[in-house]
Amino acid sequence: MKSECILVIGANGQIGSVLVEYLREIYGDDNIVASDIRMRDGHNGIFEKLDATDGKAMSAIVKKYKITQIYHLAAILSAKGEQEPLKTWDINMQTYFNVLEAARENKVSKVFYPSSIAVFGDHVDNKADQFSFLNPATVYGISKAAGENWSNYYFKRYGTDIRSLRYPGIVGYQSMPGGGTTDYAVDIYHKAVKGEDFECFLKSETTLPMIYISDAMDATVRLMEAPAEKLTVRTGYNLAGMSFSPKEIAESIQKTIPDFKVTYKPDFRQAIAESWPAEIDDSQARKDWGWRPAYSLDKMTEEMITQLRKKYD
Ligand code: AKB
Repeated sequence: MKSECILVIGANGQIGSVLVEYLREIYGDDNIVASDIRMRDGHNGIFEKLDATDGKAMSAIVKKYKITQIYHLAAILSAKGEQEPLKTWDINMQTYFNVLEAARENKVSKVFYPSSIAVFGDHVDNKADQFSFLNPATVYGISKAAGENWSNYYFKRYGTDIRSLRYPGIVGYQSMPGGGTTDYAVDIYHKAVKGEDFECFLKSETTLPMIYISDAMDATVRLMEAPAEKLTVRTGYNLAGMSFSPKEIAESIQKTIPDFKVTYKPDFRQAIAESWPAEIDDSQARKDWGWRPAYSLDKMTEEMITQLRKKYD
């Protein structure tokens, strides 16, 4: 067992709920403190109710458990963020400033900050380079790009060891995403396994970068465990798993569920998706800390269908 005590903020969300279990396996149940604005029913393990906009409350938890690492996963995502832009900016930035300050004041040794492909925006190339110009088109993307720059600032100015990934859309069976543009790629599997048709809010050919949840967990902890001297990027590392369109994921599902039907009714999320690159170049992550994804679209489909059948059958 390692002598770490890890605080996960946003532990009830799509990534947080899976990450808490993943970290508990590695570091032991007693070394993981899950936290979110609401208690989670049935959570066994340490859980602290925390409104991450409350900096004092956050710092008190960091002190109480002598936290050594913080994973900050609380944020309003791209699609929901467009409904209330200023509130999204306030929440995404205030919660992150609280994390940065709690880490600095309490000498937390490492912080994980989830960035996103949403930092790229209009005029980005179809395949976004690690050092592409950041011109985000959503308030969520603007907050993530700003957060990356603040990470770099705290690292340079105070030596806070912050590590960050630009997550693509994350697909997993354990939890549901909420408020994102890539959420359709999780919903589609639930509908298919339940024997229902699916209406997609993106056009059939809209290709976006995505990653399977196991690969996302592996990348996250691999980055956090990498020796600091290997890391050359202190804003956010590009991270790729696979890229596909709604049509391609539907075809992948139809290999197992041939009568599955998808219709297309694009809404405001189409413009968000079109502002993002179709692919991400993650060669810097591969070079610096040995990143390699294990899942292709068909391999992910197989596992999603198998796992969701256990849930719904
Ligand atoms: C979203 O769709 O907003 C997120 C993301 C790509 O960061 N899943």
